[in-house]
Amino acid sequence: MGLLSGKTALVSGIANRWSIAFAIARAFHQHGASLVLTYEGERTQPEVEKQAAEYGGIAAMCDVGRDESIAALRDLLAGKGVKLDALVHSIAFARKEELSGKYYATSRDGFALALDVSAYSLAALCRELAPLFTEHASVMTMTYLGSVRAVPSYNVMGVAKAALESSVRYLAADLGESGVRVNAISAGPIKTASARAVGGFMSILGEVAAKAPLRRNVSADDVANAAVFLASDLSTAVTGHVLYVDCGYNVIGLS
Ligand code: 0WD
Repeated sequence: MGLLSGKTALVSGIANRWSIAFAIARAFHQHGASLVLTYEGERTQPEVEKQAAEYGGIAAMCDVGRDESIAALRDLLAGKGVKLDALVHSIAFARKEELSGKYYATSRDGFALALDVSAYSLAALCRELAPLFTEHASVMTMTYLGSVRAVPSYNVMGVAKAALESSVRYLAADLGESGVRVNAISAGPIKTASARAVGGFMSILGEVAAKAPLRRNVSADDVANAAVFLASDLSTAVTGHVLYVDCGYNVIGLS
């Protein structure tokens, strides 16, 4: 019996097999969950459909930047009678030119786009999918230390992650009375397509491996294991929390 036997989880944010969401979906499947995997559009559709078929799950389109796409996902799942025990939001976007140089060079529309896709989308998903949540459902999102520290090049994405972490607290307060919990995982750097868009990303990996208390980088599987915990009944009293899965890097001052 897996920790997630009998549960159904929606996992968003699979772009390819290096995505954190890919590892989360695999771990959820290994722990017995039924899966709904969402893709942003045609570019990511084949990979997600392949993974869903492998797990006997459902693949569905959802561009979180468009309200009608989120509503269509809700209607599709409601039509199939799907109830959700877990929702994984593993989505972020900022224009590449906003992810290097000075933060103050961020354009007004680049700021709005990054905050919309990376932070507002969690609230929109919760609002539209709440009618499908079971009692004690678990919502989780992915964040990064750049929300609370100024990390070179992370720039507007750090500001978006600060908004996302604040949203986690407000959503935990909103949804708590119906038994639903909402948390974030603050992952250490992992070499994915999104991460490589951040200027100087490889040097961030080197810094963490040299200075983190555990003297290594995290893997997507490390993050996926924490996601299993948050989706499982082992975390039923944990909500509004940011769980660091970063080999302890966030506690270091000087090294
Ligand atoms: O070091 C890292 N990789 C870390 C990532 C450290 C800490 C946190 N994170 C976060 C990211 O900020 C993001 O929130 O984890 C989450 C997942 O990121 P990832 O797995 O590192 O990156 P990736 O494999 O690129 O997946 C993110 C996906 C997008 O990928 P692409 O590369 O195609 O932009 O988010 C999806 C898309 O598939 N996405 C959307 N999905 C639906 N609607 C949208 C959208 N509008 N925009 C992007």
